[in-house]
Amino acid sequence: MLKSRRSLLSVIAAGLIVGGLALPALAAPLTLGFAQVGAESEWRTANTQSIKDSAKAAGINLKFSDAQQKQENQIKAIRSFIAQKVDVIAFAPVVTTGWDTVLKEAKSAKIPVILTDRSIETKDPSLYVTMIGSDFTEEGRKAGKWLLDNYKGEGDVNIVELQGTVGSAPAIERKKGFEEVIKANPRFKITRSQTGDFTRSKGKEVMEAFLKTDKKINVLFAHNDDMAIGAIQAIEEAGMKPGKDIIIVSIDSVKGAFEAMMAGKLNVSVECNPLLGPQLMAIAKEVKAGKPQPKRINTKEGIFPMETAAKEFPNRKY
Ligand code: GZL
Repeated sequence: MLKSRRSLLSVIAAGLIVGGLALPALAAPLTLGFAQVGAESEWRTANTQSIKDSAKAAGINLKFSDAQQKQENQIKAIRSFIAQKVDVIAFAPVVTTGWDTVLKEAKSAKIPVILTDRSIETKDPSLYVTMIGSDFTEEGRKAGKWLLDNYKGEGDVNIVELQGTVGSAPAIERKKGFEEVIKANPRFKITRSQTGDFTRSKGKEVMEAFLKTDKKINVLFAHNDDMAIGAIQAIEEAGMKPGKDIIIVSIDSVKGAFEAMMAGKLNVSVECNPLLGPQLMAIAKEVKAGKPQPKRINTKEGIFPMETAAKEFPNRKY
């Protein structure tokens, strides 16, 4: 029985080939090389998970690298993806400059590049197809507007600022947006500003230094929740009440921020959506198929003050 079935199939296949209707070869899955920044924050962990889960769901063969927040490691990873002849390269540039050389190598190898999360400065925008991510300047504006609208104290408002990674798009643009808004009210002044590199440990260390030297701190503006959470520990160890003695404004809206808000220790977190995986996979397939893309694809985001945290927390996906 089996023998006759197999011979029947081979006759059909032969007929199709002779008839010029060769059986279509099953298309090989798209291979995507992704060079991630690192694992510095809750936001990054959620972003990585979204990319890995979405690649699996999309049937995309993912080659993933973690650069431990070092640009040279991301450049090495991109070169390795070029050598492996992946179909598409995507990465979240840890800083905005220094990418032209390696992206020219990808262009010469005819491998399209997609930026996610963070943008770059380049003289040649043809070096990447599109950038999928948040409007960080708008996130900084939302943080500044919440502060002007909700700060209850009288007199001068001394603000200390924990900046993100030096030279990164979120650090540059969140600062710019925040300052653009608070300059409308001269009472609000940034008295100290230093990088905490988006990590809890560095955020705590820098806040300890601020507390030692600054006699009067009214507000902390942290470029991400992880640094805010580190700073909350420093404020409590200094015998003060975070969220009351010092008003804290942060960005990302990760689970840790909701927990701090529900404990009354963080006043507001501006959302920055890390769940870029599904969009990235869909766009990688379109790019491979040669479908044109807009240069910039912005993600939609909100803002969560402390009062809304308990109600919103069960809906959070990261
Ligand atoms: C923002 C992202 C930032 C987050 C940080 O899109 O690049 O990097 O705000 C993360 O938590 O470390």
